Amino acid sequence: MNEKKIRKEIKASDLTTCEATMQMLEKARKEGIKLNLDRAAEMKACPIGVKAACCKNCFMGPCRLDTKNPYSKVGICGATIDTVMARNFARMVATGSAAHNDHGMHILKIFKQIINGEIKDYAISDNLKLEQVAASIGIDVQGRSTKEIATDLCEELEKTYTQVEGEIPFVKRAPEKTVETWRKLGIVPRGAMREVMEMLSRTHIGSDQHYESLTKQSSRTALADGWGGSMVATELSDIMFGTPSPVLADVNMGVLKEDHVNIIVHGHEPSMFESVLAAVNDPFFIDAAKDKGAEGINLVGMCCSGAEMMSRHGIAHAGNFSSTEAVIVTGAVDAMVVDIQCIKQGLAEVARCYDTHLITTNPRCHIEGATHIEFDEQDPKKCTDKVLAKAIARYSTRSKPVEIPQLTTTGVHGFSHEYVKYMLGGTFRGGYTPLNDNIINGRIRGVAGVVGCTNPKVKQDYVHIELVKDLIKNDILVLQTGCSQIALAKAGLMVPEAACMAGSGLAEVCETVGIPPVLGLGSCVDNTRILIAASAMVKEGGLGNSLADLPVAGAAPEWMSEKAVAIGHYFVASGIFTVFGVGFPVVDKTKFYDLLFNGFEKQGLGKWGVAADPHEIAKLMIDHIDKKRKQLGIDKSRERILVDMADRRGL
Ligand code: XCC
Ligand code: SF4
Repeated sequence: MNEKKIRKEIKASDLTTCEATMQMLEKARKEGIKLNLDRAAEMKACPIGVKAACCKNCFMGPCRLDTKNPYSKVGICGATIDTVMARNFARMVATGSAAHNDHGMHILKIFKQIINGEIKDYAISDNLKLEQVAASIGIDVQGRSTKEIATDLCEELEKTYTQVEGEIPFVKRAPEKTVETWRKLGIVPRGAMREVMEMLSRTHIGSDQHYESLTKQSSRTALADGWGGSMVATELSDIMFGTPSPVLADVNMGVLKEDHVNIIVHGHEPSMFESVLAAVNDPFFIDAAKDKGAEGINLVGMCCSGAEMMSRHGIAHAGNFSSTEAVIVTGAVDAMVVDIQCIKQGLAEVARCYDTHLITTNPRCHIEGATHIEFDEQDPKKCTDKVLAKAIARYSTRSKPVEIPQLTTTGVHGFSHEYVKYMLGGTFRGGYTPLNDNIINGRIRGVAGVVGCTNPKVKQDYVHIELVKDLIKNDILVLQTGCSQIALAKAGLMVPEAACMAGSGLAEVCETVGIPPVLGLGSCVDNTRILIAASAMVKEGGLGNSLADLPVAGAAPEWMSEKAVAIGHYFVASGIFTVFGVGFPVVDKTKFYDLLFNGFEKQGLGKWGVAADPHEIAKLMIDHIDKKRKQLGIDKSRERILVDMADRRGL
């Protein structure tokens, strides 16, 4: 009974600030189709689970502890609230780290198969980056062939995953003092497989039952993501498919074209997307589409691989995580091709209702009701030919009316670390000196990473957008990835003209260099670009000796995935204050809570923060940045500026 009532009561505009998604949500409601945003509104989260206070690690339970009175009760085995929460946290970190490492391992395999000739459709396309990455971990590059360097790099990076003892290779890229802290704490990752396995082993009933010890392993497992699997994924993807540099791209559902065959690729790994891109440019398929009366084939991305392809090639992007079902409601999507991660099972039902082909392509991700056409990098056409044929056929038999929200925003994307370095210093003196100088002289107050998912528990895009506006207004340069980047792109902040919304110091720097105050770096694995950029800032000098010294903070204001927890925790373990919006699966006034939100910082790492309101998140980040400025002796007394009504109208 409640269903109808809820749908009537909750206005679409309360669930999302994305007008295109709003329009499609209303259309879906009229047509009797339920989307994720409505399902979320109807789901009442378990009040114990939301605080991570229940345990189902053995079948004596599940045991539900008391969130109001956390020390009043223990599990049947005697596990305390701290053990239960630390184990739940650990398993989220392990899963998130596993997802990124699995992705990175696949990228490494492609790299290896290019070197040994088993893959012919891709090649090493950025030799300069190959040499830079190899040299950064001590591989000799002088006078050696591409193949020799690549072979050594491949062998070395394999350790990221399979090494049993020792330190993963990319640890060498972190500032010395940061690594020293890790060594002292015993949290330098050995190899991702080992760390994830040990993490899961420790959380088995009757194993590690000290929240501090469990969380230490969580740190090691998270670092094996950030400085391991994710970083390998980003660096090798750049070497194979190109290092991003600024490119104009259109974002939002208006990128769909009614008179074209529309294909959306949604997921996380770039390889399948690259091959679909090659296929849509194949004259054979363009002619085939025209034969069926279409003007051409229109390829767009969604979520993270979309963000990655947008950064590398300027491919249009249709929207972030909360919009993937809504976009199908346009009726204009002839095929949605997916690989792994963040692919809602709900897509299958929506696709069925609108006669869209939902095509899974990855052996690690099948969905009941979808068509599975497996993608193999050694023979990409075997998959892409079928995908294209299906999409073109669907165009010619479109039976439902098409309604595309006419909303598109153009922005600049593709700010890799390499480009930022070049842009700041110019060809001859590429480097971070100008950034550090401007931070030291106070024009730029600090740098923030605003990243991560959208979560229908909060109004889509709203927290991202309000937070970023607050930050730039306070002279904080914002770096973005993932679904957060798409939120701000839709809001129009990824253009140099957005400098008018920034504080005067940041605006001056942006105008001089010709950049937006909000820089899009790509997908979630590309958060490692932030680690590398931050390390470059430390190495440049003047801002302390470790990552923890920097006037830098991070946020995932609308997070939802376990990957987000792994990312958040590798930033914390790397020394960065990281704030999550929405809420945090932890009971306050517990020892585990204190460890996350205070304890780590005392150990020389970063720390966690949590706040739901965007202005509150901004305040936490700005206060932290000011604290770091003070510790560095570069503070000037300055007030936090609030975005007032006049400013809002001005925007
Ligand atoms: Fe997924 Fe990566 Fe989160 Fe977006 S930001 S909802 S993890 S697609 Ni990565
Ligand atoms: Fe309960 Fe302990 Fe079993 Fe968890 S491990 S379900 S707390 S008995």
